[in-house]
Amino acid sequence: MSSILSELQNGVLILKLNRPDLLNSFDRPMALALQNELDKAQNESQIRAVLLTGMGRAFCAGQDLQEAISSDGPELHRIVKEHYNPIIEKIRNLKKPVVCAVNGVAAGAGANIALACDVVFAAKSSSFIQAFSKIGLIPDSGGTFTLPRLIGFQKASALMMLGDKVSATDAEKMGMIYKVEENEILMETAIETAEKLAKMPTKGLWLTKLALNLSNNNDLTAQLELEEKLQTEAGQTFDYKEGVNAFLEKRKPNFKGE
Ligand code: T3D
Repeated sequence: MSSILSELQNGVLILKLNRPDLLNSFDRPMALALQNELDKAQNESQIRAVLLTGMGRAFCAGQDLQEAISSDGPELHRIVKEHYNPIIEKIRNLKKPVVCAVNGVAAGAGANIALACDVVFAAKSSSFIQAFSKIGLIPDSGGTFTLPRLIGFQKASALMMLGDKVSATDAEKMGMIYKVEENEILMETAIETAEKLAKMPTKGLWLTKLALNLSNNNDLTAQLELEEKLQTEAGQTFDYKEGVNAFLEKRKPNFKGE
């Protein structure tokens, strides 16, 4: 059985982390398999959105610590460079929206992979743990970049040092995630949202994601110039014309992501 389950449904590539006995912790094959799936999502035009979730009771417990200490496993610098860095880059540079359904605990790299996604739902019973400090490591998978931008420097600093378990409800309150959902409706809501995004003008959504990505390093003037450039590009898409025409003709638009 593959460590990533993959299924295309109504334009959405549904990816499920599948090592439930080890709380979906990442070993090298699972990290590389997830990278392959993200490449597939980038390259195949019928895939218009991605949904990431976990099998079993956890979303992901981060790095498989057995693999990390095993003498024949990859060294720590390779784990970061070849496993987690590419996963985060591929999520942030994927030209399609990525929805995450956090179905249980998200710890270490598992938490930061979830937080790199574009729209994050979490089950009420789930939680987020910056577990790295408890084993003498620093937060990776973009955590030191993403978390302070989501919740502010002080809260990020404290959570990273203390390794507190943050409930999904608190995560929503502090702006770490988009929404908390009752456990029973998490998947339904996440699939509905991913399918809705897949039918939207996904080229425009990508340009929005790009503008957000680049806003991290720009001042206001540079960001205004970027918006001008990306808006011009959005205005040249099929979907822009279709959206305006559909509005004027009082009909439902049929977007193609082009
Ligand atoms: O080299 C490097 O490490 C660099 C990479 C760094 C990236 C990282 O992600 S570092 C952070 C690694 N993750 C952790 O430190 C989290 C470790 N796990 C936990 O703290 C707890 O398991 C949880 C808080 C996530 C959940 O607790 P609980 O009580 O619900 O479950 P449990 O009983 O601890 O775990 C269930 C099983 O999963 C258990 O196995 P067993 O006893 O049933 O055979 C446990 O050992 C296994 N498991 C959980 N997390 C991991 C794991 N096995 C390997 N690696 C794990 N990360």
